[in-house]
Amino acid sequence: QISHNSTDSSIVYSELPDCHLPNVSLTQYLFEKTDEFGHKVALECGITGRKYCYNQIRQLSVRFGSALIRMGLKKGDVLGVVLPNCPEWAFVFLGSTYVGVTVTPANPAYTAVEVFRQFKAAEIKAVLCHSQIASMLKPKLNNMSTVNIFITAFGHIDGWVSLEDLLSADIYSEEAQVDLDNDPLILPYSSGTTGLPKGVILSHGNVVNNLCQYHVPGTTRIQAACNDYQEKYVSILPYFHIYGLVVTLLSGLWYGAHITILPRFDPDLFLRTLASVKPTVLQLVPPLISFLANSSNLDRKMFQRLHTVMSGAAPLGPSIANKLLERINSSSLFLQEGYGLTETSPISHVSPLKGSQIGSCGKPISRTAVKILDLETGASLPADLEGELCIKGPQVMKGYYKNKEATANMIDEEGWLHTGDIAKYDSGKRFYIVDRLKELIKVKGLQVAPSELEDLLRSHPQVMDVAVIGVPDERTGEAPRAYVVLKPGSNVSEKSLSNFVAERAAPYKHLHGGVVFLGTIPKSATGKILRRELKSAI
Ligand code: 4UV
Repeated sequence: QISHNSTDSSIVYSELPDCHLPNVSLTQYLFEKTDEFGHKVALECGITGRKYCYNQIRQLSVRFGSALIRMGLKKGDVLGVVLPNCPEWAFVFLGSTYVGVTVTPANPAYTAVEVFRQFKAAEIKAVLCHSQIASMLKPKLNNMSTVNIFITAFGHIDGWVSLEDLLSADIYSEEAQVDLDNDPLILPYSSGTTGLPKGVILSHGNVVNNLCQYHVPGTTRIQAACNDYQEKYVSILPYFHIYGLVVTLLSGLWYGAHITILPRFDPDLFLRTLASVKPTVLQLVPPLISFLANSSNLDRKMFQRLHTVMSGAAPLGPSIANKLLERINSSSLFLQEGYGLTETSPISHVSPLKGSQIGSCGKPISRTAVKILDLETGASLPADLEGELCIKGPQVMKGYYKNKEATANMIDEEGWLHTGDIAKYDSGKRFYIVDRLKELIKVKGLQVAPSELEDLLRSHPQVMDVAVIGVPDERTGEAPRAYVVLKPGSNVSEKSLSNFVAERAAPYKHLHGGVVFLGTIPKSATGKILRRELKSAI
């Protein structure tokens, strides 16, 4: 176990006190709190105004979980969820975890093929999706004989059970006895340092521990609800991604926040919601910070209660950070950066409350140890030198689902997770992410795996070889660009290759960084694409 009392000069330990690790399931950890907050509003739909109070959370979650068991699911089975953010997301997720069913969440913007790929790999036994995508998914799911429970939300469809019916049926199952260290709570997909997306096994213990680490006093300015105070969140980050799920939804529920939920980013709706809610806390990604910093429709009243804007999931450029601070111009606002990965449940670093530095992703949170390894020698480096960031702590994933090789490539024998990010720390032990060693592309804070787009483009009849990298993009942070070698005699256009991808991949994966034709793709002697060569030529 990592302790802030540990000493080893080549390792940076958290400066925060060691949190208590409670050895309880996620639902035990959260329901104890949600019961306490009683009649306070917990979750509100930012479009319809549909609201749920804290004292409904346990009941509705237990109903949902119990319904899964009654329909034949067992502890250890996997439920595939494709649902835009909505209050009911919480009941689906907490209800499943209550009965030991693992959720694998997919992006509702995915094509049917993309959803099917994830659900097949995760070996789901049941699916829950929005009624509008049910008919698109059904033909694909019919190819998976293991799936025999189909649940749809927000609309009735023949042959599907409705989520609304499940939440109103008063049935009860006992909580599952879970092995906190080993039983998977959630199976999000991440490409890690290389290759195609893989299922990240996060146990109950991983997520509960990460929440406890994040909730150590002195880590954030967020306060637990009491008689005369309640944090107000406008929740815009998607719950299928670990940042929105853990940092906004689960942590927000633990703090008793009033969480107003938006299902998608729509500029007018977002600004209108900020004006009506006047949030105290916002968790955002850099493109949303940039949107706010550049928006001409900001009203100072929107921000009059705002004490924290959290930024994470991609690098926050100092110029955008300063621009936002200038626009909001409030001495009580703290722009706090967070850093982590799906593979670390996700939080490993946040800016310290005192002595934070714009451009730094912060310091290790409680019980987290970090080191920077020289890219060539693997030696642990002192302050100011750049190398690969490695993390150790109770939030580090169990491993990738049925992929021992990828797990061993990421977590070494001593339990250090090699992030694939290049970083350094300063004399104040603040960390800076300076580059990415891994091939991952981040578009609006979401992962795009180059291998996935390369596989797709390679399936085009006129493409001989291809490499995809991320190029800087003002609006989205990065955008995928394809370098393509055509087969001799081919005359396909850039536009037509872009369309080929656009017809087969979710919108954020489209080739907004362009298509460039090359004679050959630069490769190493072992056939690995030399992405750095392509990047340095941008
Ligand atoms: O796996 P993933 O998609 O995970 C995330 C996690 C975001 C978090 C985590 C903890 C927080 O407190 C928070 O505010 C946000 O996005 O992608 C992991 C990769 O995203 C990049 C980095 O390359 C990771 O390996 N990344 C995440 N946070 C930052 C970042 C950051 N602050 N600065 C630069 N890159």
